Amino acid sequence: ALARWGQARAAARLVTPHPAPPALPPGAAASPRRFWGSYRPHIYFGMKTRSPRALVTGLMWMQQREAEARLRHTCEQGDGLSRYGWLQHDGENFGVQDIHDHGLLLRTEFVKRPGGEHGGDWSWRVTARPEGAGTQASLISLFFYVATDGQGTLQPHVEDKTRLASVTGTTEELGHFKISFLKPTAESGTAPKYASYNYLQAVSPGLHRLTDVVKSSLSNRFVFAPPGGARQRFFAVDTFRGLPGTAEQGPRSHLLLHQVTLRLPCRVEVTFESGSVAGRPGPLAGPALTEELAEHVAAFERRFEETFSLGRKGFTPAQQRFAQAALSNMLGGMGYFHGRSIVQSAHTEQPVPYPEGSLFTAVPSRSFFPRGFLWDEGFHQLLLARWDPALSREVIAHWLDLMNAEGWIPREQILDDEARAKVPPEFIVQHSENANPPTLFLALQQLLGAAPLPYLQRLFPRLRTWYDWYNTTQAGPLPYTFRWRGRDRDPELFLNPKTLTSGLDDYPRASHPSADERHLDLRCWMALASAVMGDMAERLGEPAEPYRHMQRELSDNGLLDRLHWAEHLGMFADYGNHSQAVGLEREKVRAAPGQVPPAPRLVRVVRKAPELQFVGALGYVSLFPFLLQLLRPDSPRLPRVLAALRSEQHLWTPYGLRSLSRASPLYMRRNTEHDPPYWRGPVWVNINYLAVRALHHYSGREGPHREQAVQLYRELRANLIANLYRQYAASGYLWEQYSDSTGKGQGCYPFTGWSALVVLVMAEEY
Ligand code: 6A9
Repeated sequence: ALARWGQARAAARLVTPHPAPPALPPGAAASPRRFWGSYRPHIYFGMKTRSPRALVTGLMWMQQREAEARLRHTCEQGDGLSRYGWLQHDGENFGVQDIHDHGLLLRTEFVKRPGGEHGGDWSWRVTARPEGAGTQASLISLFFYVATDGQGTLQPHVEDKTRLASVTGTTEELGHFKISFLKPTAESGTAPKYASYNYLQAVSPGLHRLTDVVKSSLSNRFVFAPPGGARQRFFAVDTFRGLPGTAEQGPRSHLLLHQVTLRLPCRVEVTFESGSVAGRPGPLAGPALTEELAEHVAAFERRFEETFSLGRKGFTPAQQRFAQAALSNMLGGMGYFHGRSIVQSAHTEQPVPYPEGSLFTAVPSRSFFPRGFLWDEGFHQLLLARWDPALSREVIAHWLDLMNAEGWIPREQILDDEARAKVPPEFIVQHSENANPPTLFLALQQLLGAAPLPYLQRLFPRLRTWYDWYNTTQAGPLPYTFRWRGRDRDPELFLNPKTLTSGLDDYPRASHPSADERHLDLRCWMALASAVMGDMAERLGEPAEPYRHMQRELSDNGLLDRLHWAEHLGMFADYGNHSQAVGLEREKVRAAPGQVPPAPRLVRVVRKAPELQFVGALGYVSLFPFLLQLLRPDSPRLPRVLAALRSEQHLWTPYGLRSLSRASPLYMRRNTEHDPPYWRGPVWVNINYLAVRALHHYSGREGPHREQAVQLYRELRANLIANLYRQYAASGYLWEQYSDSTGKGQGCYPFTGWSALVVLVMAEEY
């Protein structure tokens, strides 16, 4: 009975929020400055409020071609757009985005105008023009919508039977508001333009079904018939008849949608006016909007140069635009999510819902991973903290407020139905044994100096629990060692069981997971965490000695040597139960008599029994004592590390450092037949950023390897910048990772998470 009681208590703690007062002060999310924003990164263009049950607005479009009519809404790689993304975005008041969609160029712009008590006004401008040959004057539909998410009311105001001219409404936090869909004009914004209008009023079980609601309402019975012009049939929203199979769910969202159909080129503006703004000088549209946009562009460019000095450093205008786009896409990729993760621990039989929470965060990729990832976020904030430290502080506070009573923060934040709609079921549940690198400490290290004391005070109790959580749950077999929990369970099925928690997924570790493992990267992360905790405690007048003690032990170069230096391999390494002689082979399958044999699987064969030893896998993990600057500048290991880094047989490529040595037996090897190499060769920008930063550090320290560090710093920095710029110019995107043999972007796109750290490399901000 006692055991069962213990079990129940532990299960309860899994879903009990951390008891400290929230790191984010009450009401902060609803503060007017950042209440409205482009916080829907998974759609091409839209805005919402930072509210648990937000009002959302968005754009869909469709090129009305005879052969195919495709509705665009959520960012999908399958749409095959040649490029899209923010050219400029200041993270708060303004953004400009270009979307290139098969012969169509859409420019989407927004401007916010502060005022009143509920986030002020904003305006949109969408300009559409043909691009390339053979697309002149083709017919396009723009769909502007507004939808509620569980609260609020909307009233349509319809003119001439089919034109939704405006929507008025209220929500809890917005009070009264009015959204106006202005009449379209020619591209330059003056001459009115002929258009057909349709509108839709519908309900949806949630925001995740909005595309389906609109698609299911489309009919091509409509005819575009300009006076004296050619007639053309087109698709438009018709009557909404409900979504199949959703009747019993009840509507959570009310949708009002304005469709305008017209010939290219054209321009349409939308204004949002808050009821609490008094004495508005006039609508923020037409010439007034043009003027404010121009002011924002000029201010953005000034601030960008003041922050990153790329002009002063001699980058060309095209390179500067590239860097502006990289930063802008990280800012424009910020989202606000609200809901519950689905979690599980050793003490729960079934996955259970985590407490409800909100997350304001950047995302790795708008198309593929439009949600928060814990260790990605620490890297994101290295860039954002330079642009807007207050914004970064808010993001970090949001993340820490997702901590449970144990000190755990779920690694991947899949909070609402919109997020869940993008994730295969097997990846949804988050396990509370699982960590992820505590990179928020990287960002905090940078923010610490200028952060207001009350902010640090609110963070500290949570950080303390977080830090203790790593020390207790991820402890290694010996004092001052660490071990990632949650490696793949079924080692027979993988060439090398993965360690998703480390963030380096399939990077080779001990072939046979066991409690004897010591993981070098985690140990180095904890050295960093200890140092930042120590600094923070000192600033707050809290006892710092326990953190300083850990910091000393974890950065003691002698102890590091004893635990992780593999002399015969000539590198720092993990330690564990390991066999280097493993391979994947086709399973021999015997068919039952008279039956077709099942398809053979690849299974692992171990040709030499594993034994406790250092793990030979030269690559990013081996570099960690250097990456996190734990090696002393006069360390006798430093020249060995630098040699491996500079060797083309090992890690050096013209495009940056590859993740795993070319000489490593698992270099570019698949893990299973369905699982291609990921962190086994390609160039990843987050680790390259740390490498450039470390080289910069060692270039500035007296020591026998200083000159070499200076040289390597210049080369690696130049290689990274040149390749990312080249790939962006050629493909239109920043990518998740880059091929170590050709430099080509690969994996998902656009990926303006940590790949955008190239801006800091250009700026030499470390
Ligand atoms: C899969 C597929 C529509 C993998 O950038 C986020 C993470 C990193 O934290 C990690 O270090 N990425 C890296 O190894 C992407 C992980 C995506 C997992 C979800 C679902 C969705 O298909």
